[in-house]
Amino acid sequence: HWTADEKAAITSVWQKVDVQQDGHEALSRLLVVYPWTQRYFSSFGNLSNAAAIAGNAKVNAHGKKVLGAVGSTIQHLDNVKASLHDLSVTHALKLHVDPENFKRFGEVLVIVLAKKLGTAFTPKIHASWEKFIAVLVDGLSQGYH
Ligand code: ZNH
Repeated sequence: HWTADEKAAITSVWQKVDVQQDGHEALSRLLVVYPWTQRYFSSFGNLSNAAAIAGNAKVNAHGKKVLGAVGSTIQHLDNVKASLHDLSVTHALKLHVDPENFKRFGEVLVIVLAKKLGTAFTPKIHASWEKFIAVLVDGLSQGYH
């Protein structure tokens, strides 16, 4: 259900992503803007303010891990649901993450990409990314049904 243009928009942006740096920025922003998401990361230590979050090594490592999983999803665009099945079940049954937070993270990720790409993040590319984020969120939410 992707057009060739949509696939190109998604993968060409992804080639510019630095999973370490951009993952850290996206997860840090999520934790600052939606502070209640901090409660899932009680094992990560001090997240009490933006500076603590920015300097937290576990947030840094986890942002990379999450964007790594986004990257593998992009490698399976024709098979997103199956590729995210097990990860979704883990988030539902083991981590008990409210799936609304996947949507929030997706929105924050789009903001990070838009800021990074500037005018290269055209409305058309933006639309393809919104579609991808919706499919990603859907895949991550399947284990909750
Ligand atoms: Zn998540 C984990 C992915 C979102 C929370 N994650 C995780 C992992 C991965 C992921 C890959 C690992 C797993 C294993 O190890 O098995 N995530 C992801 C993605 C996304 C996400 C892709 C989107 C896009 N998460 C999320 C959110 C949240 C979360 C939103 C909240 C808010 N996760 C989480 C947790 C964990 C995880 C808590 C665990 C951590 C630790 O280390 O402990």
